[in-house]
Amino acid sequence: MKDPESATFDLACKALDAFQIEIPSWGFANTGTRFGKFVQAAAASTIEEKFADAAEVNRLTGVTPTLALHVLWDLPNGLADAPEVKELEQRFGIRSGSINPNLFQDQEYKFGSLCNPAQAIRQQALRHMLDSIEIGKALGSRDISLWLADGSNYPGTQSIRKRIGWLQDALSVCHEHLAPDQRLLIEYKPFEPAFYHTDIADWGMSSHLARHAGPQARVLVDTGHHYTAQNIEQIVAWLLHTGMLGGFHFNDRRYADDDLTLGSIDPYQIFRIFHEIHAAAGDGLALDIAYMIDQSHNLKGKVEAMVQTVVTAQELYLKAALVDRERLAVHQQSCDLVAAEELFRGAFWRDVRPLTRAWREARGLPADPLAALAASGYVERAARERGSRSAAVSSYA
Ligand code: RM4
Ligand code: MN
Ligand code: MN
Repeated sequence: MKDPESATFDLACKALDAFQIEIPSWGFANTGTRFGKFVQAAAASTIEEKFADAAEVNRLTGVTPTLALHVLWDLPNGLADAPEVKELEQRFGIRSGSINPNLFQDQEYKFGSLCNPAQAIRQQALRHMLDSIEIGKALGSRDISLWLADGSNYPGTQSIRKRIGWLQDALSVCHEHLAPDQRLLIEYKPFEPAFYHTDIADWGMSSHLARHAGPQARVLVDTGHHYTAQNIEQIVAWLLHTGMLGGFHFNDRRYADDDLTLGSIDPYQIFRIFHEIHAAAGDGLALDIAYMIDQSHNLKGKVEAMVQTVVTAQELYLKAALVDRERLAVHQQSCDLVAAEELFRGAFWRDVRPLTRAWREARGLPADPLAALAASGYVERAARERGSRSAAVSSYA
């Protein structure tokens, strides 16, 4: 018989070994708000520097082998840039992750991209989607993550239903071009940049569009893309139940799409989401979920914020993995509310840091990734090497 401590450690190892998370190239760049940017000397401004930063995060945490790319910011020449990216993959030991088309920065997209009333502009947007799919094929990256900024600002100024039709048509064409192992992930967001209606405003719309597009399309849940009171774990449970959950963009927020670091405002929310996932896995549901971070680090140091986020994600994932689900099911069945809640909350309050630390040591990783980052001098070196250039400010405001 194993003692309970080592049984818990075995469980923890199983959970942590199975958990990887993708980091975004734009999280290393100088981003900001629409009011301005506070430029950091160590911020990455080239794709090479983003790969270097990603490799450092992976060296410290061991669980971030892929880097999400934003086509316009990272492959400005489209497919022609793929060989350079492949070379960087080799050099830094980091693979390209999800490909994020950019349908929100060109001037043509003032009134929409895939939903623009002008056919020529819809075509241009579709071409960009198809180029992004080809980039994914060239780089061997599986997921195309579509966030559509389309919408309108004033009632009556656009036909909401016509735009649904255009969107359905475009996504069907995209789906036809996917390789058999590629997926189309469809993100939703209730508002911003459009303030009256957003063409893909919630998970129901994403689900519908994904189903309509074809079997390789799924919903992408960005935790920042919900109204404040919304029960995100319930949405996740529904997407799990219906087989439509493709992945997450993790971040935290106090108000809207604040893109703050994961778990900084409401770690219990992320715990509850992970609980739904562990419960579904425990019930034998087939899951294929891409965990991705989508954050912009405006004030925190970029690499530091990313490492902190990865570590937080692991801790919350592990807390939820350690919920005694058998016992919880008994309490749920007998409607023993306080016992169920105490068990659930107890798992959330459990300090799993000794377990994550022991797991890291067992895997030959730094026991404390943030301390190891500080000790490495990586950020200071990057600031010295990168800071002298006139800071090219890429990415979005
Ligand atoms: C959007 C959305 C997208 C992300 C951009 C930068 O709000 O979350 O996923 O790529 O921001
Ligand atoms: Mn997102
Ligand atoms: Mn967002």
